Amino acid sequence: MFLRDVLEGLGKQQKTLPCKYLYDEIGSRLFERICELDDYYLTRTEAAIFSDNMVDMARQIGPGAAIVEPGAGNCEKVQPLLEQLDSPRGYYPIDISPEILLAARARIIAQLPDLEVQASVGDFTRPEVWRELDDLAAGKTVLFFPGSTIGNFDPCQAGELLQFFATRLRSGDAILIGTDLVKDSVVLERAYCDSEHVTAAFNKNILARINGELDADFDLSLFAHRAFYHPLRQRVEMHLVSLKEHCVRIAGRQVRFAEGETIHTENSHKYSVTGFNRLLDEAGFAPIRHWSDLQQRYAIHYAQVA
Ligand code: AVI
Repeated sequence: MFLRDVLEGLGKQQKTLPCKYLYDEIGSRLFERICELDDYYLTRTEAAIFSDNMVDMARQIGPGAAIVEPGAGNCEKVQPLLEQLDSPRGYYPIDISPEILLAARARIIAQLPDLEVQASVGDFTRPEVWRELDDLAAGKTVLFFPGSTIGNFDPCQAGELLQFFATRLRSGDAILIGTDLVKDSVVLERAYCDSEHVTAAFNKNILARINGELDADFDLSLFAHRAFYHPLRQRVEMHLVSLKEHCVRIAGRQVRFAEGETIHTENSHKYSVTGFNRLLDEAGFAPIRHWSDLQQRYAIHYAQVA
């Protein structure tokens, strides 16, 4: 629950807010703008890797596969893959937002009328959402998980999520998953502290959301966006820094901020190819291959359930 999570996070020594709350309607729109920024190389690099290697990827997946996409959103990234695959058995997007998912389903059906498309509304980390997909049994299933979404889980939770995915699949099924690679901290920090300040607005919007939904009085001008690369933890951390000592009221309670104190709002973990292969392996997926860009900024991994 939003209020409980907010009070719990802001009651910790290092104040935190769960990053899933960054994505209300305004946050989701700001994130779409981030994806188009010159500084945010992830989205366009991933798109280029897909388009340069789509034939190869479809060949690797083989004929008659069912594609399941957890957290599918508007289902835009999967379409070129569905078009390239040899006789795909069906497409099964899962997303928490029914409006976006059902609109996307209608679009895909219009463009690929011979494909079976069955949308499931719900949180893809919950086993009950996957029950509807149990009768996919006959033939190969491939999970499509692009966007470096896995990077927003800490490595331990990421391993658990991959393991959860692996237990939903059968031997020979596979995952096609995008990860941002470890790289120069200047490039990374520019991506999360962009010159157009869209990421700053995205980060601060979580406070506006708390004000709007939880009867709080955050003054957004008293917080600054900060994002930095932590080389030991191999992650970009996003924080909101309190610019002076002050108190905020949230649903009748007072939360005190010291000058310079931060709220940690997001981690975005970066992996080496070897590091991510290890995570896949420990979760029950045998890494088969990966595709990357020339600058080695981003990788799309293909791994099979052993
Ligand atoms: C959604 N996710 C993969 C983004 C990332 O790069 O970690 C979220 C984001 N946060 C700030 N900019 C983008």
